[in-house]
Amino acid sequence: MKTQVAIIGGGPSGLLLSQLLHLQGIDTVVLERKTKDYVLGRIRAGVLEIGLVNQMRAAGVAERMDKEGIIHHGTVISYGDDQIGINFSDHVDATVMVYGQTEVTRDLYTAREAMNGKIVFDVEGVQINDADTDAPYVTYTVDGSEQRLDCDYVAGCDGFHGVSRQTIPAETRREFEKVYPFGWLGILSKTPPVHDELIYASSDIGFALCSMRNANLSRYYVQCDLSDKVENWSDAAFWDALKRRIPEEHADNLITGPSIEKSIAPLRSFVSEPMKWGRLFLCGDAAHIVPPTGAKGLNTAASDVHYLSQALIQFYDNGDQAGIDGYSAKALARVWKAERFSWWMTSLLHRFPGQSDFDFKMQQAEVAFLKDNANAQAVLAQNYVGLPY
Ligand code: RFL
Ligand code: PHB
Repeated sequence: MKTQVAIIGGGPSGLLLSQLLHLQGIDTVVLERKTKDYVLGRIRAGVLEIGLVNQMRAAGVAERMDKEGIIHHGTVISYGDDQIGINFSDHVDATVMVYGQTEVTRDLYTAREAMNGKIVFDVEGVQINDADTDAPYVTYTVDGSEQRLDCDYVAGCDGFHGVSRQTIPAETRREFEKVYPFGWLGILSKTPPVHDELIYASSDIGFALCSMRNANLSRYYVQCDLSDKVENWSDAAFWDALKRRIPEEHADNLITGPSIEKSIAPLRSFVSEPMKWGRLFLCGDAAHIVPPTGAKGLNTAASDVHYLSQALIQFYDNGDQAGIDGYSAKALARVWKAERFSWWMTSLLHRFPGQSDFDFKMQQAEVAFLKDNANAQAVLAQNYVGLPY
């Protein structure tokens, strides 16, 4: 088989890239190692920056998002019973949209399939070959048969555990990592959200987040130990932990119900440089991970897709390589700012094991400063709604 751009990974990055390129007449093949149902069974991000919302519109896949997505004009940071309302419009001319990553991915699959986009599921043993030459190709196995895909370029959109990043020789790659000593235990429940805005809550016993998917579907998280197991958290224990971490006013109004999904995610900051090697580009979680505090994971993947799709469109349009050559530096400049914001919000709002009294006072002072200082709130608002592309 032959294509212009071979895309490894059928998550949101790979699908959005495939759709945007297709609309400009650029041929792609997406190779995904799981089934579609498996990919759509993953519950992940929930908050879309305007940059991603606009890309969904440009990709012609925004109809359901624009109908069902919920525009948010602000968010709440709480520390004990103290609440700081961050009203985005006081500081920036932008909002965010609450619409789950699962739905973004579903809409992209629907569009790709309607346009006969080539997506191969259940691929095994993907290997990227000769990416440092002018004739790269990808080999893989599907249904027990070995396949070869020749291409001009390879887009590595295969997430943190994919093969693309490992294809870049170790001596060329530089990795930066911070692993946090806690995780997030998340549940999805068919209950109305406790508040119409998201609440990022810091308390003496740890962090909690109240989020949502729609008027009758809530997503909640509590900080947990890295050694915790989902099986050891009953729904009752989860609701109890959540209530004790959010302001009393909201705890009193919280409607609980059975969880329909429950999972634990570790928290990590990670960046791999460069994001381009020869004719291989890295995109999204394949190149970088953020802790979920601040909702930057999916949105940073989307800004990579923006830069990469523009670069490839420019090249196929008139042979101009400038975007391709500049992709890594351009993407990384924005990635590092999202890394900083996610790290800052994580550091501010979580209880760290062995945290000293001094460190605790620093968190309190930072929250007090944020509460009283419009400039500090503006910095938060600017980063939360998303830095410009
Ligand atoms: P994805 O979504 O991981 O998709 C990568 C796809 O590549 C496939 N794949 C391969 N395919 C072929 N061959 C291989 N060798 C392959 N290896 C992997 C995978 O099956 C998968 O389908 O990466 P992408 O597209 O870059 O999208 C990034 C986002 O998914 C990610 O940034 C966010 O979901 C991060 N994230 C969260 N972000 C938030 O903003 N808020 C959240 O609440 C939130 N929760 C999460 C998350 C990430 C998690 N992971 C990765 C463990 C919760 C979890 C559990
Ligand atoms: C979510 O709804 O899953 C969500 C929202 C905001 C975050 C992280 C996760 O910062």
